[in-house]
Amino acid sequence: MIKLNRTNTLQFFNLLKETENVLIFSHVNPDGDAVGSSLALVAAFKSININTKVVLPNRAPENLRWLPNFECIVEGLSKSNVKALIETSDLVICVDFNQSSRVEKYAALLDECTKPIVLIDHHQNPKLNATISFTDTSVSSTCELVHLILKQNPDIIFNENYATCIYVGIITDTGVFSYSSSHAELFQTVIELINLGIKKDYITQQIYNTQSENRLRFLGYTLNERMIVMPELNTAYIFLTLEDQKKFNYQPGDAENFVNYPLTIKDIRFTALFQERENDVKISFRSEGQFKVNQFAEKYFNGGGHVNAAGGKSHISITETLENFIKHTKEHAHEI
Ligand SMILES: [Mn+2]
Repeated sequence: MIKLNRTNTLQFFNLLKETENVLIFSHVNPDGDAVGSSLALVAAFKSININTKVVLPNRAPENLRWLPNFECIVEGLSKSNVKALIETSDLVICVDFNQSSRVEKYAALLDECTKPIVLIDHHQNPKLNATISFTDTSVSSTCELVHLILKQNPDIIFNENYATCIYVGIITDTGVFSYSSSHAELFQTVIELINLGIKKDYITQQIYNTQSENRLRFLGYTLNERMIVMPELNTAYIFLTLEDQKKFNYQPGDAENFVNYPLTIKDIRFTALFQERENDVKISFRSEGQFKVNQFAEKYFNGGGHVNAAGGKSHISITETLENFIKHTKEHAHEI
């Protein structure tokens, strides 16, 4: 059962009454939940005459750019421009992350921010210093949490634009109801979204069936040439070199879902994706069942996240990173 802190909710709504301009932050490499929760707040706040802008550290992927009110987002703005935006805002809201490092170049702006900060998030171990915090790891997504909070505000008028954004965050953070979605309340939320007029099948099409031919061929290449299966460890991993990415004209988000594919192999319960970048190696981890990939990511790869979905980084070569990964996976084999 999801429990909201009533005092927090009332404090937040009181704050909104004195607010004209809101600035929303979400995390680097924004996903459906980051963009969805930001734009759902934009749509809801329009109905109570609050101007809202959304700051993202870098560009959102193509399959999210059709979302209603997308024009309220500014991507990759300079630090000084974002600083100016904070100064003209009454309230800052952080969604779908809980430590300032997740907004990269804007981290110091949040750490030093003198405006009230409201945090809405569903990750573990919040480290962000907020005036009001809504953090709950039992919800599917930040979008679900946003809806549970906002629906208690009698002044807000909800519409299809709002509901579309909430739905996008829910489906992208649950793999269309495959995981993190076993609580009945979530489906109550979905009923409410459908009653607000969302075009459920159209949304799924826009999110999942709009990729380029090139991206699909990149996936084919990756699975064929760059996936290593270690059945004795119930583990599989994928690695992508800079050269691979160049060959397929890699665009941000192109490898977004790749890490999930090896999990579809029978008896594979732990997967990782290693993506070489100019200055580091970006790593994603997924697991099925009890193996806590957030702890694995935190302990060995400067990362963290959820029990079954986490990320990390490595600052040594991709070859050495893979060697370390195999070594540590062997050490944890009994847990997988
Ligand atoms: Mn999320």
